[in-house]
Parts: sequence; structure tokens; C-alpha cells
Amino acid sequence: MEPSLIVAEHDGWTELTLNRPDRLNAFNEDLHRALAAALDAAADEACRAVLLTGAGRGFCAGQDLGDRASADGPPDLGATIEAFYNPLIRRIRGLRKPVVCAVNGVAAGAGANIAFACDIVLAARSAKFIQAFARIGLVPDSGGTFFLPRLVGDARARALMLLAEPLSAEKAESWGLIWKAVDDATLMDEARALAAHLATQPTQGLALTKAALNASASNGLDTQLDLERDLQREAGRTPDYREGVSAFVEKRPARFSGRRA
Ligand code: T3D
Repeated sequence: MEPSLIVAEHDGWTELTLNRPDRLNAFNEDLHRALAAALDAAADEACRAVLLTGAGRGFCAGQDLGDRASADGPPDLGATIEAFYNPLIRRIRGLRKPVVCAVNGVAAGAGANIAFACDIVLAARSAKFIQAFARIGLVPDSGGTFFLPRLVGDARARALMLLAEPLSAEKAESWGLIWKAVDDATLMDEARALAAHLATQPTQGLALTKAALNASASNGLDTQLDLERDLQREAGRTPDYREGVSAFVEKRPARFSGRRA
């Protein structure tokens, strides 16, 4: 049987491909468990960037609704959010290295919000983002009600979520929801080049930057300034900071190790 997640190790980075293409890579428990294990493995220092994408014509259609069609009374969806979707978003945001997302096709429901939780999102020009929850009587989850208003403002977030209309990749870029819409044919080359580049960068500094950005959504200025001070102190003690300064002074390219010490 095909694995629901394909894990490919590259030189310093890992590519994770959601692999249930006949279901537009909708999540079942097996895929959740495989992705959780792969993200935990990616915490290893040898992995310095992660690329997340989907197999086939879709990125991810959120929860597999085939698993929800049983007539055995109402399911406890709060339990699956608690067990799977919330930990997934926390894993992505908490991973101490950049997570690039290559949205190769439609991203719907939790599939869209998982993409928005990633650090840098590229999307194929043909891809669409759909807050599909309203179509089936659910509430946007996987951090959608947190990320969207912050990324696109309240008016756009509300309309996207209450209407569940598809948003094109180009509009998502122009609204600031994603980093870039790129030609379908070049998406994976661009995404892989980006992940490979990030894997050569000062990983600890990037991790601390990610921590600062994660915290800024809920901090006031004073708290954020204090946090920047503390994180900068930490960054200043890393081997990559020493290497970056030496390389600058010696007028040569830096060779970052990504190591903590
Ligand atoms: O339940 C909990 O634990 C709570 C958590 C919820 C998180 C959520 O994500 S809720 C939202 C769930 N997702 C959706 O509501 C999206 C459902 N899918 C769609 O609306 C459409 O498929 C798309 C707009 C994404 C794409 O449309 P289209 O026309 O390009 O493709 P299609 O023909 O609808 O889908 C292709 C196949 O994928 C089709 O199977 P078939 O007919 O070829 O055998 C379709 O049934 C299957 N598929 C698509 N999405 C899902 C799915 N199968 C299971 N679950 C899906 N979510």
C-alpha cells in the first residue's frame, strides 16, 4: 500500500508530501500520525528546513469527510481537533527551522489553514484556497481564525470564512496571505531551491526569528522589545553569528553550520 506521507531526505532538509491524491490529500488518522512523526523527526539538528507539499492535483482538502459520514450519532470533533489538528499547527509553528509550503493545488478547510501556518508559502498559480468549513456547517479550525484576520484584516477574513468562496493564488499573494504565486511548472523547483537555500542559513537565528514572530501576534510592544533583547542575546552566542561576522569582515561567503553550540 502507498504511504499516506512520502518523506524524502535531502542535503540538510526534508520534503514531506501528503500522499492521498484520490482524496485530494484529505487527512485521515494515518496521515496525521505519519506527519506528526515526520515533523518530530525533522526537529533533529541535521534537518535545517522542511518543505511540505501534496501529491497529485490538490494540496490538501482538510479532514477526510468519508471518515465522518457514519450514522452512529454526532462525532466529537473537538476531540479530533485536540488530538490531531491543534498539535499539528503547534508542531509547524514550534519547529526550530523554517517550514516552506508548496501549495500545488486546491487547499480547502484545514488544508488551507495548515498552509497558512507554515513560514513561507508558495502556491501554484492554478491553486485555490477555500475556507470550506461554512459549506458543511463547521467552524474554521487549524488556527484559521487566528491567522487570517492578522494576515488579511478582519473584513476579508470574515467574508472568506462566511462565504467559503475560493480565493485564487494570485489574490492570496496580493492580499498578503502567502509569499508568492508562481507558475505551476516551476512551483516545485522554486520551492525546493528555497528549502535548500534555507538549509544553508543560520538555522538557530532563523529559529529565534520565528519565535519572535510567533510571539508578536499576542505581545504588546514593551513585551516584544524585551523578547527581542532576550532572543538577540541567545543569537549572539551561536556559532553562526560568529561565522557571519567573521565572513563579513574577511569579505568571504559565510559557511553556517546551523548548530546550537
Ligand atoms: O472532522 C474533524 O475532525 C474536524 C476537523 C475538520 C477540519 C476540516 O478540514 S473540515 C473541512 C473538510 N473539507 C471540505 O469540506 C472540503 C471538501 N472538498 C471539496 O469541497 C472539494 O473536493 C474541493 C473544493 C476541495 C475540490 O473540488 P474539486 O471539484 O476540484 O474536486 P472533487 O471532485 O470534489 O474531489 C476529488 C475527489 O476527492 C473526490 O473523490 P471521487 O469522487 O473522485 O471519488 C472527492 O470526494 C474527494 N475529496 C475531496 N475532498 C475530500 C474528499 N474526500 C474526502 N474528504 C475530503 N475532504
